[in-house]
Amino acid sequence: MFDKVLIANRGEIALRINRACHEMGIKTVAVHSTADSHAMNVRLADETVCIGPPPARASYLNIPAILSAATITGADAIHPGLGFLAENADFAAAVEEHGFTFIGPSAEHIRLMGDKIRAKAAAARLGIPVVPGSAQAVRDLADAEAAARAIGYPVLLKAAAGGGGRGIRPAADAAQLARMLPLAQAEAMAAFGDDAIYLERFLNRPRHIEVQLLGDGQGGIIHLGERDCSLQRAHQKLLEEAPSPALDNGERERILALAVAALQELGYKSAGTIEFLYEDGAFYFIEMNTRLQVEHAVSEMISGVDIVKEQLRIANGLPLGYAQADIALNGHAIECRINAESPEDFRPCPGRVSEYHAPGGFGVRVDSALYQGYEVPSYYDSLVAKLIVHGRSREECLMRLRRALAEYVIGGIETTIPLHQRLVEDPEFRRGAYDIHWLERFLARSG
Ligand code: MV4
Repeated sequence: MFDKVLIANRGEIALRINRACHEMGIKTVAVHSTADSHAMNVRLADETVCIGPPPARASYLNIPAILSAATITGADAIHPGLGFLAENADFAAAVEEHGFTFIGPSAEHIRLMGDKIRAKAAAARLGIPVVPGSAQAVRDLADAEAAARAIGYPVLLKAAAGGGGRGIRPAADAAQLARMLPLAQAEAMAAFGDDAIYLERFLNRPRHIEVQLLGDGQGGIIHLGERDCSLQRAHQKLLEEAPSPALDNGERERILALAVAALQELGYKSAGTIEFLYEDGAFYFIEMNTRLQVEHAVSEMISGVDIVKEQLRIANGLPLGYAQADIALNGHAIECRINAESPEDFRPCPGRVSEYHAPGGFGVRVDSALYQGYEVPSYYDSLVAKLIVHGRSREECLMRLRRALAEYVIGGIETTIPLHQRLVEDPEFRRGAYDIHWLERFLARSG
């Protein structure tokens, strides 16, 4: 196994990876910006290297600084965490070229899935249903109009280099398409340096369901069930659960088997997620994420598999420690994302944590780098804690979630805890009756 791993990230996910390394007897290197000198993941790492000033461009995205830190500390491997450089194929390739192991998929698979048009074509070729749409980027307005007529309005314009909600625009008819196409192309060029746009049929009220997968690059692929991630606002997930309350076992087995077969064919290595929209009993592939995700913990809670430990084993050349038959998916798990934000208008609320008490007890997990006296910096994502609860049933899980939220004390800053408390009391949420637009309506009526 690796002797030393450098963790190229910050906050709760850096701490999560630090924990897995230490449980495997691996020493850790925390790299950090000057804003994060006092962070808990930095305190708990075996070695630390300051890699630059607070802006991510100058530190957590600074590839030469990270590779230099790996060289001077003698690290064997680099875990990118999530966000930042986790889906940067050039970074993955550079890590390997410098003689370190990249703890993640191959640079080729990252590149393939980063191009949403190629990813969709690959998914279709691998037997996964995709949203009806243009098979390629549209060349000009005439091409886009022809594609939209074939698909049927309304359509969505999506950037090939986008993903996660960035660079998406709807068009209800040909007039809107004519107005939107140049805007979408200019926006995609400005944001991603690539103006390729493709079209898809606009699904009205889907749910967002994603399958958690692990591959060892040696023929072994397992799934850890699906997650329902439909509760989002402005493309920021608020709460995730596993299994999805929308699926029966037949539908579940069908999509899980398709996802496993596809990644087997691809020869995929490391953790990955296939994202689907689900509407009227049908699944439609939208994207594949080639990284560990924030919400991986709900899949860990129902499967008992430590996804980060498996990533470390796989990157070290070991086969998966599990066959599918070894994994029993048990009970129900829910994750609440706790952000340092106003629960009313979601404005960021950085500052000093004056009081801190995390919930505990049976079936409760808190992944957070917070502590009393910590100063939440203003430079980064506002996620400061994940509260994950597990129960034998969804009902038990909801009761436990209500109990754990009531125990959680985070003083001195505003957080989204009060919003989660309102959510767990809502009858529609408790019934599992929600789609990707439900949270916006809930906020409008309960705010
Ligand atoms: C869609 C869609 C409806 N129809 N594609 C937004 C994030 C990106 N990953 C895909 N997204 C969507 N793609 C078609 N053909 C609606 C969304 C969408 C969405 C998807 C998942 C979760 C929340 C969402 C919120 C708004 C729109």
